Amino acid sequence: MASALDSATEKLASLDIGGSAPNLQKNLHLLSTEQIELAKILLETGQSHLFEHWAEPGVDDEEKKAFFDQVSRLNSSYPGGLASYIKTARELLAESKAGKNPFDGFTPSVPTGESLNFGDDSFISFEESGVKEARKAAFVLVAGGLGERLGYNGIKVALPREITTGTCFLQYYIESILALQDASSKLASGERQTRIPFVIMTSDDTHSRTLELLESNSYFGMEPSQVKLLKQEKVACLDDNDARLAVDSRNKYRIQTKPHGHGDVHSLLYSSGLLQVWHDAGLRWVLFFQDTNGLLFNAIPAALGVSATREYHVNSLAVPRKAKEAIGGITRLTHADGRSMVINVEYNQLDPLLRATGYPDGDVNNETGYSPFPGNINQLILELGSYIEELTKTGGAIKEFVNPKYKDASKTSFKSSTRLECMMQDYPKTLPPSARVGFTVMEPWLAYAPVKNNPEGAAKVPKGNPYHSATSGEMLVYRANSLILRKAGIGVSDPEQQVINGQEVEVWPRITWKPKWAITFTDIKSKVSGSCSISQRSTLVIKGRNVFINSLSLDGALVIDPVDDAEVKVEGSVVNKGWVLEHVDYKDQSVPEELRTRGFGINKIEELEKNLFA
Ligand code: UGB
Repeated sequence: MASALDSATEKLASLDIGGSAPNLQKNLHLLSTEQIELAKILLETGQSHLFEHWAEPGVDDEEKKAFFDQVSRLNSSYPGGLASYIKTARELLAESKAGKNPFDGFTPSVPTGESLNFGDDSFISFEESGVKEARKAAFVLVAGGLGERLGYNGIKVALPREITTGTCFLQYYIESILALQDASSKLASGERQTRIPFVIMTSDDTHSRTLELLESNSYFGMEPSQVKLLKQEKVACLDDNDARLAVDSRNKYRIQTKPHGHGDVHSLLYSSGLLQVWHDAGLRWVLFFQDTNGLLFNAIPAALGVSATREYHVNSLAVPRKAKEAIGGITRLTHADGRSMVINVEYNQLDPLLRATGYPDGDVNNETGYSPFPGNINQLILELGSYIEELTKTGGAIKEFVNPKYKDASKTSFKSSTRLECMMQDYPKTLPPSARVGFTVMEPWLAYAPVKNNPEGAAKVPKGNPYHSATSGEMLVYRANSLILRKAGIGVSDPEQQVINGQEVEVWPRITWKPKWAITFTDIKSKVSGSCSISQRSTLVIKGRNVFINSLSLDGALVIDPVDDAEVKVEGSVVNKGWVLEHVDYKDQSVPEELRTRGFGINKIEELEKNLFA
């Protein structure tokens, strides 16, 4: 032990630390062999400034050890360690300073993909094959982000998807996975009940609150052993173009850190060993999704069906995108040297790239009213075998980028520290040309209703573009459910136009159902019959699995919540005072935050409860 320490100390001596880090030299005897190795990495990568403020031995010694605990975490959580992080940072910062365009040499063009129309024969048949495949899938939710644009104090997955039932996003996701699990297991009769694995990527900002949400709600009905939380670590901040690590202004024995981005999910999955476990268990697909899309599972079965039918290694879900909408554009990039790939170009890069490559107007809508580049909604379906093969080569490292805000045109100093970032949708960037990379376009009303902007942010969205707010997120759930039931033959009244939290929205009847009632359009059609109507002011909540709606006329509120999934037939006329939507003031601090952010609450005046039908 002593000799290992001696040799580590010798190595440090050979770095001339007496000259470059005298304060470290004085404290060397406090450090373990491992800590001295880490110190060596820091000195070799030009980080001696980190020790400039170190006190004499005997002062702050615990803090010095804590400093190395942090360095050890930063080193082990990054593929290739800190030395690799700093090397990449120097390269990317030099490219950024030189104004190098990351798409240099590439020409963008509009790619072709699978385009689906809800409810038609091909949609139904993709849904059917998707449900079959679901028992061979694992789901991964990236939920490490704070949602700074939304400014919500809690974690985003705890926000209600809609307040009619108060179901939060995490509950909706879990119940949807469970519904798919049941439907898929039934199709594979004879085999034992499938348990679809569910991974949630958290961060220090979200981990404990996510765990608490799960535990205090009995995992929303999922077996706790099905759920695995993987926590991403933050990365070190950079102070200048030499990639000198930033000292935390609140504690001189800490390095400042910031989130690395959702791209971390790949290295975490790889290092967790889960991918191999899934592969050995016969799984074929990994589905990635984000924290607040209340329409996501309308699209999942059909999209998975597309992956299976087209044998895609990568399938990104997309929706028609309004020009300048804050979602990435799926683009074919062709290089002068012949390389070509279909990849997400992030929303802040698409317009400049188009302008630089022969589209003088940049990112604009065409005659369809949408940008020709489909919008990436960051729902990715990866084929597990090829995914493991690729990660075995890369270790899960994803191409990173850096986005420093320079003080002036000399680009020598930053307004504030920066860091490397990575995005999960950049995974295909390292794939060989033989990889089958495709995408599936769904109608936006069906598949995409994220909650990202607070009311002020939503007000700044260009007119006609989606608000991506809590208000629009909830209204789009009712709209989609109304349109789906219309397609299934129910006479759902037209919406009312309202301005809520400064946003012009359509208010449809508040229709919502548990995923176990129906997870595909075929399920819905099998549970609806006769001549039915639902008025605009109505609320319909379906909680049971075996609820059949037959010749129902609804003008008020109806909640169908059968005991033990008993079979219930709902028919006849229901009229009552109903549940009324009441606007609340966004700025009124006496109103709970969940309601203020969406700008309304629900006054439950009168409803008919299910047991009258049971
Ligand atoms: N997230 C993490 O888990 N860890 C992190 O470090 C950061 C985020 P945002 P943004 O919805 O359509 C993405 O902040 O900027 C999670 C795509 O890049 O909501 O809106 C976080 O919790 C863009 O191409 O992402 O952009 C959340 O679940 C477009 O597809 C998710 O990552 C856009 O989403 C996304 O984080 C979209």
